[in-house]
Amino acid sequence: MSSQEKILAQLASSVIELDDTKALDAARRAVQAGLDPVDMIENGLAAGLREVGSRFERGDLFLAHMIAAAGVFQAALKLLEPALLESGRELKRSGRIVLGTVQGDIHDIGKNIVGALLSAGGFEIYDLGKDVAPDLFVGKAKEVESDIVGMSALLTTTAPVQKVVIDILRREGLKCKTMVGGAAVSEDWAKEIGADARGIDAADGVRKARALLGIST
Ligand code: B1M
Repeated sequence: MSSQEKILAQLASSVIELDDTKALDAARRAVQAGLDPVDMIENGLAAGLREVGSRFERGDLFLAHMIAAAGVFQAALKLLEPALLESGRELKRSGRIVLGTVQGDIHDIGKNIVGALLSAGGFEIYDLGKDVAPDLFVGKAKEVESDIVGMSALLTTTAPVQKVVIDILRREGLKCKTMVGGAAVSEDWAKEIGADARGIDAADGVRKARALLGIST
């Protein structure tokens, strides 16, 4: 196993084991070694968190575990974030994006990563946070004349709110593009609700946002 693979495995297992000392140690080593922060987040920390989610779903873990695992993730993310932002520092601002997790949904880890990467990718981000009501998305989109409205949803019960926002945007004649993402969002769902794009992960979100605005990579 290469040292990079070892750090990835350590990041993932630290989240599963709820071991923040191990997570911080692995994140520090990743930064010192100059490893790709996106890889560390997506294939290390997020892989661990997804495993925690699967165990929760099977009834092998309690909600308290999921909360603690999210805490470990976020602590390690803080160490990786400067490198993440640094990776796109030289880019010019390329568009405005209003971003948030939809109403009824408090999952914001993925949305925050997408926001950080979009920002690193040169976009101006207006992050409305989590549990965001449709009118807030629409109001902010009008106020800042956003190019894209991005919505994250992790629950099957909250994904329909994405459609509510898209419907209002279209009814009110706003020309901005829409992008959806999150564990509850499939390609079929994105098509069904008329979203202009679906981000599979944060890096894909940046690619899709660029494509929507015709920015060559
Ligand atoms: Co929740 N939770 N949770 N949870 N939680 C899930 C989503 C779940 C799949 C777990 C499971 O049962 N397997 C399940 C949903 C089932 C469903 O609806 N199908 C679930 C449930 C049931 C719940 C509660 C209802 C539990 C309860 O109370 N009984 C509750 C809901 C509360 C609410 O929102 N109203 C709840 C609560 C929580 C915590 C608070 C404990 C915590 C969230 C903490 C936080 O976010 N601050 C939590 C967590 C951590 C999870 C899991 C384990 C991990 C989510 C996560 O952060 N993943 C999750 C299991 C899973 O997803 N498999 C689960 C890592 C993150 C990097 O990935 O968010 O997918 P993700 O984001 C990715 C991509 O999706 C994409 O890029 C990101 C980076 O790669 N992406 C975008 C995301 N948004 C995008 C937007 C874009 C583009 C790309 O453009 C705009």
